[in-house]
Amino acid sequence: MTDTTCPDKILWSVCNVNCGSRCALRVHVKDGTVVKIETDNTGEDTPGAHEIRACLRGRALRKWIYSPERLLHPLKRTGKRGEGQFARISWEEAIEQIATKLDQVIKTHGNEAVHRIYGTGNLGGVVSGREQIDRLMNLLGGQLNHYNSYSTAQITHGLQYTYGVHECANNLSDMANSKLAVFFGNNTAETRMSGGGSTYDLARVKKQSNVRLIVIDPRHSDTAVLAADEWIPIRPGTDAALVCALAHVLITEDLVDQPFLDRYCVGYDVATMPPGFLAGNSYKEYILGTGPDGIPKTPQWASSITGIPAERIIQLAREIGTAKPAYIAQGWGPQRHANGEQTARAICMLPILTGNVGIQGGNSGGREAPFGFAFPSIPTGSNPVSTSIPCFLWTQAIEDPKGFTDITHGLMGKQHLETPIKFIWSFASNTLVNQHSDIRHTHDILSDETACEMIVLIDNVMTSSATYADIVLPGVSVFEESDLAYQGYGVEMAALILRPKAIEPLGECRTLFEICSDIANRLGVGREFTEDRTRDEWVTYMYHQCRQVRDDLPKNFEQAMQTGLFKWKRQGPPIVGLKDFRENPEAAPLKTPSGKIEIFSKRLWDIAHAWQLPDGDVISALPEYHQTWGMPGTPESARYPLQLIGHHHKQRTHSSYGNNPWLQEAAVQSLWINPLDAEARGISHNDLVCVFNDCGQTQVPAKVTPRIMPGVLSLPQGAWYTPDKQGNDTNGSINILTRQRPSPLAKGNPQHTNLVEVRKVSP
Ligand SMILES: Nc1nc2c(c(=O)[nH]1)N[C@H]1C(S)=C(S)[C@@H](COP(=O)(O)OP(=O)(O)OC[C@H]3O[C@@H](n4cnc5c(=O)[nH]c(N)nc54)[C@H](O)[C@@H]3O)O[C@H]1N2
Ligand SMILES: Nc1nc2c(c(=O)[nH]1)N[C@H]1C(S)=C(S)[C@@H](COP(=O)(O)OP(=O)(O)OC[C@H]3O[C@@H](n4cnc5c(=O)[nH]c(N)nc54)[C@H](O)[C@@H]3O)O[C@H]1N2
Ligand SMILES: [Mo]
Repeated sequence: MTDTTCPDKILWSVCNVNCGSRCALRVHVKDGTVVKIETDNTGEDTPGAHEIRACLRGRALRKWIYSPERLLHPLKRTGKRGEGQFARISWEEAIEQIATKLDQVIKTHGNEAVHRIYGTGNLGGVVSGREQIDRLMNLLGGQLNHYNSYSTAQITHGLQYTYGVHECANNLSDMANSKLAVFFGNNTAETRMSGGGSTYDLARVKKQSNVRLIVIDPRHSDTAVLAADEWIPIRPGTDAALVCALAHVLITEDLVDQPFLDRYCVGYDVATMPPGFLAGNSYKEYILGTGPDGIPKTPQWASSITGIPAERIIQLAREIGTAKPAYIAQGWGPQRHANGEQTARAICMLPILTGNVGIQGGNSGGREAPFGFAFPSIPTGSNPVSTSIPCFLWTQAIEDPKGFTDITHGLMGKQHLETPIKFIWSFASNTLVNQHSDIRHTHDILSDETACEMIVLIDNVMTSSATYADIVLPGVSVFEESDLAYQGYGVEMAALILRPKAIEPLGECRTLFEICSDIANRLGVGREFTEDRTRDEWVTYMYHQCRQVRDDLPKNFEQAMQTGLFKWKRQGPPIVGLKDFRENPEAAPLKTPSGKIEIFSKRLWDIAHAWQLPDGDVISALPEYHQTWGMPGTPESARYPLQLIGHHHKQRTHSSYGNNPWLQEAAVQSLWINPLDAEARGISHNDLVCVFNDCGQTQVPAKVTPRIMPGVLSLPQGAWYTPDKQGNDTNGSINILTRQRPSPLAKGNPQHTNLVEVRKVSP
């Protein structure tokens, strides 16, 4: 065994996957091998100066970079897509095949036939990330763009119509100035569990202030465990109904801030409706039932939809209406649904109705504001192609390009897609299969090798997505290349970490810079790509670009490398979103067409009338509640009565690290099920169960727990798809059960909207 006690060197590094944090690591290297990983040991227990402490995932990185699944050589597919049969090839052969096919696809179908799909496994780096593929493609005439993210499509779109921007929140520290905080599925403790971020600050705020916190979530999340005074369980996808009923109480009990609504908002009541809209279309009329649907949105009405007792809804409304100020926030779980845009906008109605927007101790209703500096990454140049698809609809763009239009699929830059995607780049992404919805359907689409003709994938490990690639390239891990890394989610702290190469690349692994340079050379744009800089020279060059953002960084790059970790404390009082607007709405109008908060959005009214939507999809000018597919009460629910969400799990970052045995043991993959639902099906704790619907099925042990409400299941997203012969999953991978039907407005991933049934697997 290697003696790990006396390392040859200890170097700074980071965890670069997409949990949103970017934790500092201290990597112990002996004889060219990483023998131990520690975390930040600089700092004190003060906001903005604390240690950027890595969680178990970062500290267990050794088990991942040295895992049996690690890719060490370029591979070429020999079996069918998905079968996982590959032959080793040389780098020369790999580069030649990629360059030849790329050239041919561009010449035959145009640059719009090439697409780098969404992928977030390598973030925060300056010279190691996906930007290099974009830089290469831009030099070659461009590629099909995408917009949105799998993270925030619905909330980003929704809030843009309400506030004109989507990031307009107060920061978490400001919660200390609030009397009451209400979190809708805002799970800091699991999704921002480490680093410069929110869990530390949430715990601190709770300890140092008297703010009362209510968490509204189908699950008793770790945030509820850590900091909540009360947990209110809610049926997934029904938050907008709850908000409507809260609004009903606020309005009927005269708890709304009428002067705020009159001065800052459009469409609360008839007096502020846009010109041309007759009585009946305002928010107040919708809530009171004097609008077109004629339904008063009473607590009794919402109770049967949300599963929350009417008395609790009334009491909550009174609490929200009288606590001044109140901090209302939502995470991104509530919006990753089929009706997510409506939910996101609806939740914002609570601070709007109570005048909590733009003030200290209040909040806009979005997730807490992040803090950090915008350090630059390697420049990508500009894309000559302007056509852009919603990132979730790449499968649609292969399957049915003819039906892919601006008014049906949110195509931007053109009215019709002119070519299917023929060439896919997949870098640090498992979104080709594991992270995308409806794996069996994706399988069918990718199995046709005449549709998308080439898939080039670059990863550290052999993933389910990699088994569908035609060429698989072994990328270096974070320890095998130098780079700069900037902070992830921060509350009171920004950071920059300079990480040297800790070990030599394993096997034949190469940096993305080398890969892209080789292809650029082969296609005649080599010098334009490198600008005659080596990779190391780019790192130094980018460091000096970063110095333009923070001129207190050392002038000397070598000296900065020695220090490794730089932290900056946020200065000034807590961030207040939309403060200028609140102080002077005429001088600092919002970016909405009216310059005000648009409770009623004329733009959405127009979209609702112009777009073609499938039956059951609703876009509405007001933030209304609409039941959608995949919910109780729909025909499908007769066969599949249980709602299934897939929360982001402590064990992994999505699928990243999902093969790490230490983490598998520390946070087990299991299906959360309430004792009532378990008992009705004869299921006991730890029983192996089968979760199924019309899309497919998976097997996983049951976690029987009152921490999830009856009628709802959660299967933590990201487990590695491990198919049996029929293509069904055997490892608790949720996307065997999710659908590719996008949300109506953003055309985002509705991956928390699912109906399923579950049964015990006989031993
Ligand atoms: N440990 C860990 N951390 C992560 C990640 C990870 O994979 N692992 N992923 C990172 C990334 S990329 C992202 S985008 C973020 C994701 O952050 P989020 O999208 O906020 O995370 P989720 O777990 O999907 O949802 C948050 C909470 O919302 C609840 N929820 C789900 N549906 C509903 C609903 O309809 N109503 C209400 N009120 N609550 C609901 C869930 O039970 C969960 O507790 O997390 C980041 N952080
Ligand atoms: N059902 C369901 N599905 C979801 C979600 C959900 O809530 N429910 N959440 C969605 C969200 S919010 C997101 S952001 C996406 C995330 O989906 P992805 O962006 O695909 O994220 P990961 O699954 O982490 O995959 C990242 C890949 O990068 C690889 N990788 C890690 N580090 C490196 C590196 O340094 N170099 C290279 N070359 N590769 C590296 C990892 O091995 C992994 O295969 O998933 C989405 N999918
Ligand atoms: Mo995400």
